[in-house]
Amino acid sequence: MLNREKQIEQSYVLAKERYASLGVDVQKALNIVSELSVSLHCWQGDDVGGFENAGGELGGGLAVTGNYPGKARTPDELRGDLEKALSLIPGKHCLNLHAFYAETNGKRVDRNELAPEHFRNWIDWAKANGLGMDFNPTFFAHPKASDGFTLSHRSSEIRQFWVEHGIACRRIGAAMGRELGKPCITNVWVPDGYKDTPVDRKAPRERLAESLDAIFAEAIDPAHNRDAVEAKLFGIGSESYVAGSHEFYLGYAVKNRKMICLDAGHFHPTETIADKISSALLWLDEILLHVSRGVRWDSDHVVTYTDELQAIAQEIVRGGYLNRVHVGLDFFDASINRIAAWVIGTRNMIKAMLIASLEPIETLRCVENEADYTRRLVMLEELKTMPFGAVWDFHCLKSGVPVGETWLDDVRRYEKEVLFNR
Ligand code: RNT
Ligand code: ZN
Repeated sequence: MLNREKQIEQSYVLAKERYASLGVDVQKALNIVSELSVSLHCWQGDDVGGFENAGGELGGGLAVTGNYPGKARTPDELRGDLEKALSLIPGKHCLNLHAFYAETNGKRVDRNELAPEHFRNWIDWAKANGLGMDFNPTFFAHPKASDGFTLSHRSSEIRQFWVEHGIACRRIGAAMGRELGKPCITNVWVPDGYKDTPVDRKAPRERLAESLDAIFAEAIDPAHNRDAVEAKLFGIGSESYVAGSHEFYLGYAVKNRKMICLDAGHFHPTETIADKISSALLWLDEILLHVSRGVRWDSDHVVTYTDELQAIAQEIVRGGYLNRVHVGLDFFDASINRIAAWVIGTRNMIKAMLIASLEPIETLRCVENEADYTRRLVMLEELKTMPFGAVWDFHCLKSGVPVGETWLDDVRRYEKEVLFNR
């Protein structure tokens, strides 16, 4: 082991010299990535199940496939699994919780009646683990969402129910932010849309805007809660029309000073959210990302080290947006070990941020401004084989988490001792 550590350090020293020859300060990159806080979505651990035990369908066009054993069945199991995942990921992060993970002591509490007390255990746990929290109202997996409409429903009663849920969730978010000393981002995503071509595209959008206004009417200290709205192009069951489209929400966010949440799976397959960051941030103070991986559709595959992931990280770093872009993850795969899914996706996100921080960006910018596109391409291509792996390994070592694929041994042990006994 000691020998291995020595090797990692030696490789790091060589890599550092190589980067220094390009004018890149590796220590600075390591500092950037040490400060990065990724919002880990709780719902990878239980296939977007939640703990209401209502026995209802997931709905909302969300689909989780796979039957890998060991899914978390209780809040304690989910927290235990998250702790295991977090122990294998470098850095200090956030927990992103959905409202239907409330703990109501066996009492049936409907979504519009949820209050901070139903998240007591989550908040205490986050505090004990040094985590911030983000939050999401849950506008799916509920009888009042079963026809695919919530905040834009044509029934004012159903709309009102969901508006109340949204209001309750912002208060819960504020409680989380207040107690944890870090603003909670409460992100609104609704599934509302039509399977087939509607004749009226306008009315649901008008109703959605009105409902959102009602949800956001209460002023809440941004030191405690900040709001985000998440757009989508289409979903299963809403293939032809989604009320909360990108144009809808970008306009709403700009007008009402909300964050827009860009989910990597929510656009046309050739469109990437990387290109949207610098545009959105011209008009908005902050944005939220749901880093995901769509395979042919919004399939929410585990985040891997793709070109798109690299482009997202590059945009954040190159644009100097580290304080204005909040990075959350959104994927759910039940066909592999769920803890491994978290670890793979989160480590990839952090790794992408590290590698993006290792670019000689000033030089690249100069080359581009001299219109030397040949050199720009040469440099970008050569950067692809720089020894960033050595820097990443060193970062893991110094952060006290396993280097390379050795973290899987840990997950396998946990699987044998805990997951397979469920
Ligand atoms: C759905 C959205 C949304 C959900 C989570 C569970 O398409 O991406 O963010 O995945 O709220
Ligand atoms: Zn999302």
